[in-house]
Amino acid sequence: MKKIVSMLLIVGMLLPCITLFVSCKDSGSADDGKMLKIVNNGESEFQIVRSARAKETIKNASVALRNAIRDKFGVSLEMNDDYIPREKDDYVIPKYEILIGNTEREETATAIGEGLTGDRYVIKAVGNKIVICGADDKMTESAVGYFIRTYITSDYATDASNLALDRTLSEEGVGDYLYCIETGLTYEEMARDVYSKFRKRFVRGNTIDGTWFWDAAEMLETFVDAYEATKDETYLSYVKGYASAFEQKNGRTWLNNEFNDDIMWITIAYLRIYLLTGEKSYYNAAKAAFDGVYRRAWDTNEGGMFWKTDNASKNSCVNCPAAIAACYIAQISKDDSYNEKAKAIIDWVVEHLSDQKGHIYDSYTLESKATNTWASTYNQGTFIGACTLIYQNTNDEKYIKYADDAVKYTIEDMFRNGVVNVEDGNNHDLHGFKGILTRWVYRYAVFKNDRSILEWLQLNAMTAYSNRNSKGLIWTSWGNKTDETKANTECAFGFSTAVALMFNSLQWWDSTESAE
Ligand code: 7K2
Repeated sequence: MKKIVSMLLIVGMLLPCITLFVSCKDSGSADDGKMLKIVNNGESEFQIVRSARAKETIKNASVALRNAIRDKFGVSLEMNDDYIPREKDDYVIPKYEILIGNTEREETATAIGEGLTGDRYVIKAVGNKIVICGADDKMTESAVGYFIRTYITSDYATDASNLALDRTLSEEGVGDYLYCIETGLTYEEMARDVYSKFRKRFVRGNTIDGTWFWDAAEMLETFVDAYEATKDETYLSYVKGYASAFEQKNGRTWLNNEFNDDIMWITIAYLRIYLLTGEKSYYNAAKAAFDGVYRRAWDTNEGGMFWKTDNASKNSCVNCPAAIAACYIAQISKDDSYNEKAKAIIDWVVEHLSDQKGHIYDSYTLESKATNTWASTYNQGTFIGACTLIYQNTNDEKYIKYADDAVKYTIEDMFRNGVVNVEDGNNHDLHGFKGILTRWVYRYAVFKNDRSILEWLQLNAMTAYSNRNSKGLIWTSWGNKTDETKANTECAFGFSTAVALMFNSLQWWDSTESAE
């Protein structure tokens, strides 16, 4: 008995020493008073902690931070949430943490002080914690990206097994939408990469094999997107080269094509080139094409434009693009009658080819009096584009409301705020549809200064980019990994949609301007 008691006594005396020993080692390793050692001789006592209620954005940012540290220093930090099990009296909050976003740790509150507004974020050392927190989840994500670039992937750390941050670390900054945290690249870098891989595979000289007319016109628009977004002169030379190759094949007057929609696509492309370059010849060709098609295709009795010269059906794919073209011509020529044409076209579409709540129907066939109510990405896109332009040109509120409804229907109802992963299958036309959607949704977002729409486009861009194959090619199903052999059997058009997407998801404002 006596023996046991003395044994217990010895253990009892030893215990505090052991604890002391452990805590001494603790403070000696992760912290030497001045520095917080995130990685210490290839090991880490830090955990990455986020709110128990954190959404995807914060979770992804936490994972990106863990991966970046792991890739550079070879140590994988533990991930946790901020939940404190109050029923466990002996629960101790971990000593060393990197706190991501709004957590319930007191250090987060200390770091953000009065709170954060607008695009602001803070990166601060508070006690034994590093706090990375933005005014909202997106700004936290942006701050984590900045943290990764500044302290992890840069040469900030002088060796690959130690990362120490000063306890006085205290940074405040303005977040942005320039970087993709999942890929570690800017969206522009991703766009340029996708475009160059696309060109490498599909463009020979200035032409693309296996294309005819409207697909070629739409790829021209995609190349215009690239130039418009970057103002890169090389990209302008691609636009001009491709346009002249198009003309060599199809001429500069296009009315011999029985498809009125086809002519509208090339007309829009040319009007956009004129708007970017001021080169009159593009405008002249486009204006003549629009006028010629309008004259033959607008139904002066019932309204609406016919899809083909057989006047058998009226389709959204000619009407909405025609309204876009009319708006551009009105802007360029200052001839208001083109705004009136655009309005009349859209009024007709709303009445006859929509549910009047943002769902745009495909077409109406005169003989059978049948309406095809299928909603497609390209028709949603051009309807949104036309309505936005009419509002820009005329200030008529009705049209921006139409655009609002169509954007909402498209993003929320058609795609549940997720990735556009439709229009695959065996139809060459369909493969190229969804780039058109991103083009006009993007222009709507720019006009409305709506960042939530940019976030949706960037979700698509990030997903598509992550699904590129080993050649850097992205097939039209952005939500699926691109098959390695897809480009052997499928034409360029279906690969071009991702190029459009990438250039239509770039931040359009200068974040340094919002610094004040
Ligand atoms: O039926 C139309 C349209 O309403 C529908 O949305 C799509 C679906 O098909 C046509 S439009 C596509 C045509 C464009 N002009 C050239 C033709 O070869 C092509 O079928 O795909």
